[in-house]
Amino acid sequence: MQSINTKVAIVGGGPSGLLLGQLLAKQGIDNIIIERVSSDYVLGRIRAGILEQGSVDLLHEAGVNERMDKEGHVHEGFDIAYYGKRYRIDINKLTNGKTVMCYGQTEVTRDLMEARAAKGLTTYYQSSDVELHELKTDQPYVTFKHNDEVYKLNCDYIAGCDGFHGVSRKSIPADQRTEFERVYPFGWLGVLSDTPPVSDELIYAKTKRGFALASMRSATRSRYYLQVPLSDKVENWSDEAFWQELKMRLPADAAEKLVTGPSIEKSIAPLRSFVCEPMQYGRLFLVGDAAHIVPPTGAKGLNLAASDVSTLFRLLLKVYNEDDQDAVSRYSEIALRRVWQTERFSWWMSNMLHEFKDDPVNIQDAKIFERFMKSELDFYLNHEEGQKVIAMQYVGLPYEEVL
Ligand code: RFL
Ligand code: PHB
Repeated sequence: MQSINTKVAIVGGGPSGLLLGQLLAKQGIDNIIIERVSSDYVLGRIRAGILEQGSVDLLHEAGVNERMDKEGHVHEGFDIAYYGKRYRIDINKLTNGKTVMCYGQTEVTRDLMEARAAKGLTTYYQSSDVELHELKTDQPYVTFKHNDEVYKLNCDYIAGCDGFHGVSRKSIPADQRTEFERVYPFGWLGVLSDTPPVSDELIYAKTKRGFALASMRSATRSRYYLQVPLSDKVENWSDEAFWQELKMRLPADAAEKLVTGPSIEKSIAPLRSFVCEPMQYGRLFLVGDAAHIVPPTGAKGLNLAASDVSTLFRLLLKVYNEDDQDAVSRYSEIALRRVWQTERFSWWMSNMLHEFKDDPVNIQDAKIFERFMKSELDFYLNHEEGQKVIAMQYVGLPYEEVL
């Protein structure tokens, strides 16, 4: 067994792990990342597309903003269409000048990987048998296998950034954590294509046929989603069937402009609301999808991961730069406040914009639920105060100061 040392062991090299590693390294705090798959595999996952200002600011602080500033697109609003009506949420006006940035998770991840490589920081890709040990002591460690060699990584702290299916959350004894979960009775079928987007801004569309979202990655690359039953399989959706269904769900003038082409990625993602409390156990801290999942309707998954990173990073700075050893004990409490607010927003947006008629849980009250959600949309979209409530959450609630 090879023994190695670092200050912060980071399990998982997705956006959470990479961003935390970059911020710590910039402050001279040594860290090592252990990742289950290859860097190409991580980059092959097509996920989030919208960054809140807080996430953009944090990427600046990490020094990985150059390409984002050049190639990202600032969005000042988005559309919500339902049953033929269409509203523009002018987020810039409604939030006194705030905006969001359209820049894909793949690009954020690529920028972070390149910055890490340029700094010569260590990442063990394609590691297996990752296990966390002695979490309740001040000498925790991680063991893993890499290139047929077994490693023991000694550290001060462990950041569990290994997503929903990782080992970190499961390393907290079951009787020491509470998990809250809602699995939605549908998924999102996503298609990426090298075609110009139907609109300069995002369109969230509720129709009797189900929800649709028109998003983008650039002026020549579109990202579209359709609500589909959980039983649907990607193989059953030809490109042609996808475009045909999308056309029926988009507002008429947008549908007219739809340019179709071959898909370059097509996948179905289940929708889930999930929170694990607390987000820490001894010297282990859960960050991002390892601790919580939101349905993508509010574009919050990646942004919530970024706010966790910010909180943990600032508390670790107190430990290492101000010798405030107790600081990290506040992590879970601080992070969970923003997590629950964001969970609530994502759940609310998902309820309003999807069709629930196939929900076996809801089947009895599906008709009245449908009316409630339509009234909810009528109320919020037809009052400026209501639009403000949507806009202020879409751009992202402020980060709590870490005192
Ligand atoms: P990630 O991105 O899942 O990264 C976790 C990393 O940990 C690795 N890992 C392990 N490493 C070592 N040992 C183990 N035992 C490990 N087990 C796992 C994994 O290989 C992976 O590289 O979590 P992170 O960094 O917290 O980032 C969170 C975001 O990725 C996530 O919140 C968003 O992408 C959520 N999400 C979406 N968010 C949006 O805002 N808009 C979207 O359109 C959107 N689409 C999605 C999504 C999440 C999806 N998932 C999780 C299935 C679509 C999908 C399919
Ligand atoms: C995306 O572009 O992938 C995207 C954008 C907004 C969302 C969800 C996904 O709410």
